[in-house]
Amino acid sequence: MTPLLRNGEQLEQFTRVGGVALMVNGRPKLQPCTAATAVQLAQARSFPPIAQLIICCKAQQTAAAFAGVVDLLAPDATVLLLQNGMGVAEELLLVRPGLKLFCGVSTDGAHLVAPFTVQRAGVGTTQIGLFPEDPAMALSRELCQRLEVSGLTLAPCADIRLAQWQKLAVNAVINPLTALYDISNGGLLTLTEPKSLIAPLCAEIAGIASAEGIALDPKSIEDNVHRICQLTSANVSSMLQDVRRGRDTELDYINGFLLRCAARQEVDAPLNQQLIARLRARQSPAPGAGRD
Ligand code: KPL
Repeated sequence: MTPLLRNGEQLEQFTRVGGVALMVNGRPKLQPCTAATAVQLAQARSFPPIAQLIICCKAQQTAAAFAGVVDLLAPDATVLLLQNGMGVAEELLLVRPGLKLFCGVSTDGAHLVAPFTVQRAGVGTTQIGLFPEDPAMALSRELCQRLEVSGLTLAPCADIRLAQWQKLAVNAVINPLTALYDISNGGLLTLTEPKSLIAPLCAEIAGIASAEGIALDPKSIEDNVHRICQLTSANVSSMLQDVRRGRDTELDYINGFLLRCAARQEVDAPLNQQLIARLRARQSPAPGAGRD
């Protein structure tokens, strides 16, 4: 396995750590390995074409990351996307039609405690399926077997698009609301204003999904939102973490994806529209900011 990093600065950091460390009983357990950047790989003529690629950066960074490695892929390469959000798979298939592309949907929880040092926060299941579907699940089952070494609980999935929609629906409620109100996941169930938005937002999301031919029950989305907020009540959602660090968020591939579906299907999506507008206004620097 060769981790492919974004740039030389990340590579230096990785080399200092010496690999990827997993926290076990409060101590980092190092899995030593050597990383590279895509540029280095392209220059190393002896490197064999990439047969298996896992892309686990944020949705908004994926197209650029893929562009950096697409020419290094073997003709029948397998690519697996592990990330929040939707719409990336379609983007990659436009770049490379016919790509053997898999997507993963995970309920596992983890966060970085230091550069390349991971703390597993919750043990869940990672569903993996060929995009957009794999009715016989032969290829998805085979990939799960190859990935057994990861130590994750893996499950092949016949309809990964449906699994992605189910996860997206929950993320499209929890992530923007926690980011907007600057609250932990549990705070969403106690603060009156964001709490009052949960049910109507779930109904709007189910309506957009239905227009796209995906059956999602608004009450089940709402129940899932409540369940996940309770289970992860002290967690800071990934979108709020990005906002607090001043980083670009996954908004375009969560609520933005829903808005693009709504526009295509000519369905109204006022709540998603408002959430996006309010978050963008919050993120964009005030006029004059940063100028002398
Ligand atoms: O996936 C998540 C995220 O933060 O991106 C949830 C489920 C909201 C947990 O925090």
